[in-house]
This record gives sequence, C-alpha cells and structure tokens, in this order.
Amino acid sequence: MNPRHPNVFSTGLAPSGSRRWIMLFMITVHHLETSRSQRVLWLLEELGVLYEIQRYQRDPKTRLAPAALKAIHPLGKSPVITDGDETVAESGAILEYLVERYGAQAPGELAHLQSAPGTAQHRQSRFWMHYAEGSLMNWLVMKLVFVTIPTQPMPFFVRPIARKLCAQVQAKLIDPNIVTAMAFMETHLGSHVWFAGEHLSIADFQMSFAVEAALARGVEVARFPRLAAYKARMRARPAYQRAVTKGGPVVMS
Ligand SMILES: N[C@@H](CCC(=O)N[C@@H](CS)C(=O)NCC(=O)O)C(=O)O
Repeated sequence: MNPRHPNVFSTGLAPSGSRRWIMLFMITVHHLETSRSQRVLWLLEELGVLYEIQRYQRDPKTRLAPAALKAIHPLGKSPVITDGDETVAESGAILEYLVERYGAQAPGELAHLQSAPGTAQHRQSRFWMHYAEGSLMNWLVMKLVFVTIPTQPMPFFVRPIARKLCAQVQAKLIDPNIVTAMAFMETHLGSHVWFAGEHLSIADFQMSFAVEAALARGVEVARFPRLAAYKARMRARPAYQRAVTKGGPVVMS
C-alpha cells in the first residue's frame, strides 16, 4: 500500500528497480456545490485517498440538486460516492465507509478517527454523528426554508401574511431550538477540543457542516465564541483548505 495514498497498491519492482503502483479503484465524489459533500472532501483530504470530483450545480432559482444526481442514487441528494462497485449515500454512512475502508493506515493524529467501542470517546463520537443529521440539521434546514418562503414569487397580497407567519414560526419554534442547540454545543466545547474529545474524530467531519450552518443561520451568534473558535480551528487545517480549493467554498445562506 502506498503510504501517501491508501487506495494505491504496489505490484512489486519494475525492471528499473522502481516500484510499480496500481490504483485499484478511484473514488468519485458526486459533489453538489456548497453542500454536505464538503464533509467527505475534507475527510478524503485528511486520509490522503485519491479521488475525483464529479461536479453538480444547484438550480439557481430553487437551489435544488439537478436531476442528474438521481442517475447516481435514487434519492438524488449530495453527497454520494462511488468506489468500484459500491455506491454510498448519506454523509454519515459515507464517512463511516471511508474510515472503515481507508482509515486503518491513517497517520498519527488521525489514529482516533474511530475510537474503540465501549470507550467514552466512542460514545461521544456516536452521539454527535447522530445528533448532526438526526436533530441539529433539521432546525437549520427549517430556518432556511422559513427565511426563504417570503422571498418566493406569490401574489402581492399574500406576501405580508407569509412574512408574518414565517416570522412567528421562527420566533416561537425554530429560533429557540437553534439557540438551545448552540448553547449546548458551546458548553460541550468548553471541555472538549474536538467533538469527541481531545482528538479529531469522524464526528468532527459530520458536525463541520452543521457548525458552519449554525453560525451562518443561527441567532445571537455572538454568544457562542467557542463555536466560532471551533470553526476557525477546523478551517485552519490544511486538508480542510485543500477540500475547499477543490470543491469550492461552503457559502451558507
Ligand atoms: N441527510 C443527508 C442529506 C442530504 C442532502 O439533503 N443534501 C443536500 C445538500 S447539503 C441536497 O442534496 N440538496 C439538494 C436537493 O435537495 O435537491 C446527508 O447527510 O447526506
């Protein structure tokens, strides 16, 4: 196995004495601009796995994914990866697949990507893996939807009603839940450098997009400096920056 690229294998020595390397499979990341796919690109960059990016643009009006993604996976969402015969959807499932398949050779600092079952780190990691998509992202997507509804085309006399209704749903339901979530993460980050403890773990890749979205769409954001510091820590990583260079910036609305 090539120490720099875990999906590249040596076939022995060529007549010249140099090693011959063959790549068994090239992973393809089906990458929708500004999407959860950034989680996957970041992990692949940290692991040093070779991959290619198949790019998809959002519809400029609806911001939805193009129909072409449904040809890759029936749900038509991003991220999806293909790796040889495998097609894997759902960002959490993709991260687990990649760590299982390519994480064993991860260098020093990444040795804790997946901690041993039964340990406190494993329990923490599992919690944040589920919390990111099972709870937190729901509120953040709802926020986006209820901010966007009044900006959509509608008869002029309906717009004030839509605006009022959406403002009320945000004030009474969505915003308080987002503040609770942000306060919860802020407290947690007071005693943890990364979400599962002192080491970067798989949970950080899953939480990364949610933290970006929470800071962009959240309320009373200035109350949560540790969350902002966490985002800066994550963005400072060279692998994160390489992922952004290749996949494009994560621009949250
Ligand atoms: N829970 C899924 C969510 C996938 C998802 O909704 N992805 C968004 C991008 S962040 C998407 O494809 N949006 C375009 C659309 O819904 O058409 C995951 O974590 O992968």
